Amino acid sequence: IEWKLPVSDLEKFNCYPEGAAVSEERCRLRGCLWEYTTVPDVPTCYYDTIPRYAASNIQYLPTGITTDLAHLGAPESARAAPASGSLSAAISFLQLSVIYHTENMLQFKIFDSTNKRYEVPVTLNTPPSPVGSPEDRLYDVRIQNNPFGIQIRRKSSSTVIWDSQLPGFTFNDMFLSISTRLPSQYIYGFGETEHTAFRRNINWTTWGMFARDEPPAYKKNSYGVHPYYMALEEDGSAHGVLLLNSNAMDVSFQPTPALTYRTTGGILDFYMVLGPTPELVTQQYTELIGRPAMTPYWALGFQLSRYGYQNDTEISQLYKAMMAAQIPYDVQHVDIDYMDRKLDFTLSPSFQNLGLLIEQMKNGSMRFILILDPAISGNETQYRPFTRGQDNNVFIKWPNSNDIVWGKVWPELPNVNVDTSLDHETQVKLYRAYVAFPDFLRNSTAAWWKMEIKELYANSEESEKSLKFDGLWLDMNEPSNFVDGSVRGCSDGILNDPPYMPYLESRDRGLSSKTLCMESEQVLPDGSRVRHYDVHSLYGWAQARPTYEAVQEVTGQRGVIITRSTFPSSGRWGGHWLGDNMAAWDQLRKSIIGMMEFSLFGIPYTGADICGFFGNAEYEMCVRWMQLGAFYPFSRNHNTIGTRRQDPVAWNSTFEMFSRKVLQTRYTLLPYLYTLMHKAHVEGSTVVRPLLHEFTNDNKTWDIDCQFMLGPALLISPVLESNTFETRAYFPRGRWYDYSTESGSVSTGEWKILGAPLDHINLHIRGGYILPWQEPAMNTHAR
Ligand code: MIG
Repeated sequence: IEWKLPVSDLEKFNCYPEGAAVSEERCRLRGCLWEYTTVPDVPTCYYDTIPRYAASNIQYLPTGITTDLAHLGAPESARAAPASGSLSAAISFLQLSVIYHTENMLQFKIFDSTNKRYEVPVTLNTPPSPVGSPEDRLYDVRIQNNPFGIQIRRKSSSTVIWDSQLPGFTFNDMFLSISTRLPSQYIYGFGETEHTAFRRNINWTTWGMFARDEPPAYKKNSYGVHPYYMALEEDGSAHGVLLLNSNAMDVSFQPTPALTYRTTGGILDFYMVLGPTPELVTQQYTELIGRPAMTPYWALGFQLSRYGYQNDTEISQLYKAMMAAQIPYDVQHVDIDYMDRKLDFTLSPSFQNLGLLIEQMKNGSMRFILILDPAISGNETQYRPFTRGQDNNVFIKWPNSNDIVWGKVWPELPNVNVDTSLDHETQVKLYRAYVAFPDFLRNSTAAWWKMEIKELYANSEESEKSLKFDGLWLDMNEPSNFVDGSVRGCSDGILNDPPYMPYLESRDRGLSSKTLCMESEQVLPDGSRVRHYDVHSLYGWAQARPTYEAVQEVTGQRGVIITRSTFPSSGRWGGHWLGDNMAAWDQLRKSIIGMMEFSLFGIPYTGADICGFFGNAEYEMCVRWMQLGAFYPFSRNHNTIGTRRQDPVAWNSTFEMFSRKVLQTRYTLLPYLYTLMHKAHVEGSTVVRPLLHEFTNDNKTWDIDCQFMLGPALLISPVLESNTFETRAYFPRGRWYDYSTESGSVSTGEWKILGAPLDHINLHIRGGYILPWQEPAMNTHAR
């Protein structure tokens, strides 16, 4: 008889993450332990501590470590019925390679030592060979053999910041899992998901990551994928960890504190940066993934947009009304309404004068951003973007086939009379064309896409159809598809419904839900073929670069793009709006959290749709949101079709006055904001800056997400609730000057109640800083 000590709940690592189907029998068949518990969320089926891989041949080299790992076979209890509970086949021989790239950055990579597996084709900036001296390295690494684990320590404090000597390490073909202890409960990041706080809740929570056209909502995987977190250690030192993996995955926290990654393919390729300050962590992370693009000055001006402008006249009237009301404004967006039947690179009859309007407004120093969707209609005889795309072989095809994977998105069939009162499903069935999805991973696609954008800018046949945009807005690039998989469904059962289905919105619907079939084939620049299964979450990432380059090439200017689906390093080419939010009060705070997270992800040009996308905005909420949104780096009021107008000139003269006032403050501070954007571009520092980045020693700041800073010196304390004319704001130790009264006061690290009448947002300047500023004007061009 073998006597075992009871395993504490905190040390239980879930062996049956599929959840629903777990039973004692199934759990034991998988070789795991079963213990009923009444504590919510504690796994009843958990891994035993018997190692599944053994490490051997551990070589400690001056610049890293190499180790072989061999699978020890299925646990004895599972051997009887090996197939029943397994999550695809185990890879027998693995290799671990640890590389000490720099003094503050290392990589540890676990891969199949015999067969090459899919690896993420995103190039990171690691030095060609390791640099820095061993003494100056902030970390040291030890390999544990029994069971296998990696332990990483911060040398200065001896804090263990990574310790994967934990049960459950798995490296199967379609299920890879690794757990690590965490040095604290202060973890930030992992996206793109809506979070209710900036700090992650680690009390048995799971977050899925897989690009999806899903309006941000608690626990739902949304547009982009960022398998990256920043952790604060107990003493306030910070580090960041990236798992460079693009397969559908999830991460689970438990209050041990510990973290478990589960991914459905690829390899385990981790990068860690050691700061030691949060701001340095972001700088080091963006050095690795690439620094964010430099925005042009005008892109920091206020912007207007909506889905559902009837025609170009409506935009022209809006412009005139904004001018008449003297409200600062730089950029006008045009949504899919401008397209003929929602086909990219076409012009709707209702927008025949758009080219002219753009020209006129640009004479008034305005700028234009046009939307583009990736999917290209194939139901046309004379549609050159499609025919040229075919000629250049740019579309995603079925594996080993020349047939396009047809989907449906916005583009409409010719000669249909769209009845918008019908439900979405029926409209998709009756009106939507077959669309092809450009494979932006191919070089030929990038060249074709640039050519089409050039035609849009300067139409070679009908110059009046030329649209002289200044920037582009990329939507639907998850990629979003209105039919699941394709118009004829999918054929590969395993890929679309893998043995382990992560905690995703599509968990019960298959990975192809709202997107392409996972077996669809894509082609990398080197000609190698990859499955959409592996590169799905890179679709928007791959589209961003050629689009940004095209904007620069056709306009001859710095330009800007915003893109919906992002992946680590997307910030090099684009900014990101936070997607389809609601016209509701709780969304104001969530926008702060979302921006702070994109700061960590190296995408500083962010903001939410001011006054909300879905639903009708309400007056007071929209006033408060205009005040908050005036401090978004990407400051745009945008809403959906069929909702009431919510732009500054849609309400009354008081609303106009409120908007004018706060936007004048924004425009006064634009030189400061522009400086911050430049610093982000050259140094990788954050623009929307959590308080904890500046006041790390004060752990009260570690949970603050109702206030934020722009750079090191401007503190924004907005009102986030209705019928509230005071705000409770935290002031870290130091001197703070009220922006409106210029009076200074010293804080010892205190919460204060500030007056916040409806025309006022509280702004404070930090003592000891000088802010470049200017007299405000109607736009960034005007003096
Ligand atoms: O299926 O282009 O997030 O900003 O207005 C909706 C129409 C498509 C979603 C974007 C939103 C945009 C809208 N788009």
